[in-house]
Amino acid sequence: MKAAKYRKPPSGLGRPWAVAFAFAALIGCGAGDGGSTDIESGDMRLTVQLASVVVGQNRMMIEVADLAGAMIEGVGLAVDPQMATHGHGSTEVPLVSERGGGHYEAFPVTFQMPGAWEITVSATAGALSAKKTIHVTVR
Ligand SMILES: [Cu+2]
Repeated sequence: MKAAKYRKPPSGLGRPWAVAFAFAALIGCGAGDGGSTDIESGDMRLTVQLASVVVGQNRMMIEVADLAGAMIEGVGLAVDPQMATHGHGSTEVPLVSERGGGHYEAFPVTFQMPGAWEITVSATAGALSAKKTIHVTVR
């Protein structure tokens, strides 16, 4: 496989997505979860971690670094939770706060129902942009 590239999920549950979901489910069994690897692209490295993965409001920590590993401040971030299999998003738009040193926090990341969710984090900083989607199973 070549370098991972961000793609918009198809409306149907195609085979690549079935594999992705199976993989997410497999590694999603770990303690706490919320940090599954997934699809990433762009000129920055995004590290994302959910403090919880429950129905309702959750907090997400985001770290942004350049490709050499230097943390980046002042990044514009958008967090978009979607339930691809149901074709809907979240009932709330997460607000992103900057915590300094390249650390950010998004709240509330709201999952209004259990099941398979994907959260896309989009980042822009000057001419740089990046996108990362993680998959979680909300119970
Ligand atoms: Cu749903």
